[in-house]
Amino acid sequence: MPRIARPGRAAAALSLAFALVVAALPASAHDYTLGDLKIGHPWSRATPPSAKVGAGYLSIANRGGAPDRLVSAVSSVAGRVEIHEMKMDAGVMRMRELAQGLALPAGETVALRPGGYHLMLMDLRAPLREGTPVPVTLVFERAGRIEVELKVEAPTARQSGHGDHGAGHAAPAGPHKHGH
Ligand SMILES: [Cu+2]
Repeated sequence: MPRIARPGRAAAALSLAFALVVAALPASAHDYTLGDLKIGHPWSRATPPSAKVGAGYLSIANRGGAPDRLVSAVSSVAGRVEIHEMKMDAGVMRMRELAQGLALPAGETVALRPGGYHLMLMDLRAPLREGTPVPVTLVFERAGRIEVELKVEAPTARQSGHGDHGAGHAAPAGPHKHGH
């Protein structure tokens, strides 16, 4: 006897398929655990051929009882890596280096994402290419160090706000200023 999918079942199958697709998205994410820290989905965006800077985003959950701190980062693809904060200041988006690193309060998750905290890969040795992972070593005050891979997504991936980042660095006279 042939199976006939009733409309209800087809719709259910479709929504199930959709749910699976949606559920599959975070599956492309990757996590790392270092002591009490859980590092979630490090990623970046592909850069134009002439770009000298790139960004790195990730989340850091401190599941321990003591505060920690992201003190520095290094990458073989960049001359140096800085920890930056971006925020609106009197209507202008400004970026500054966090010289003391990024505080990770006990029991909290800190997100590095477009428009906020981020890693700044300076003096890129080669453009970041979509699909080519970028190794970055993160150094924490308490937890020690760990190498993670930034998954490089399309230049337009997720939220904007960081799209003119390279331009801001290339043209410091622009509205996107560093507060060093
Ligand atoms: Cu920056």
